[in-house]
Amino acid sequence: MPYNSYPFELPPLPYKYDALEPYIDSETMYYHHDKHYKTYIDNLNAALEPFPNLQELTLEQLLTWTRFLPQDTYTKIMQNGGGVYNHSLFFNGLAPAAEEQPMPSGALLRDMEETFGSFSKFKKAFYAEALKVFGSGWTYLVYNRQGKLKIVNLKNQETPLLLKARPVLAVDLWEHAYYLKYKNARSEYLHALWNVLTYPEK
Ligand code: MN3
Repeated sequence: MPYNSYPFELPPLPYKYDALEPYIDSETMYYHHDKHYKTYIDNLNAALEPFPNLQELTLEQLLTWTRFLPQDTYTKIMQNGGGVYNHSLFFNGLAPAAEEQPMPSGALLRDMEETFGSFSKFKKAFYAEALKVFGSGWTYLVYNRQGKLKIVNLKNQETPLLLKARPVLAVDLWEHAYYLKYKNARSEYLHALWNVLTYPEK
């Protein structure tokens, strides 16, 4: 994923706001991308503004190399930079629904079968983990440090970089990702997501 550096800019949504209908509605996509995602970008830029020496760093470097900073600056960078990182993966991981649900292929599919038994068992395991997220957070499928597929839940805007893991799938479980259409029914949002979630090459 191409990360730029300060000042970060809101990338355009790679499809139309209504492209994920009826699974994710255009109003949700508009507020999620143009308002929520943009706020993380604006707040990250504001946090970096007083620190010229941090402005050269990529987002990934900021999220892994900035522990020497004063606590409040560190927190702002991790929360807002994490929001930028997670949302970039989320929006880029979705695509307009086709007639058939997207399927993983190649090495990723083989790894899913080895780790979870089958693609369908992977989906069940991912769904079960996503329902466990309490409050705001994310469910990710990652390759962990040992190169094994793992489903992980992250709080707020934590990122898989903290686990030194390589992201494969990112699912936003903050209520702003689904509340306008699904209200409290996170499970319905999760079922709908399989129609628009895409699988990268390993
Ligand atoms: Mn979000």
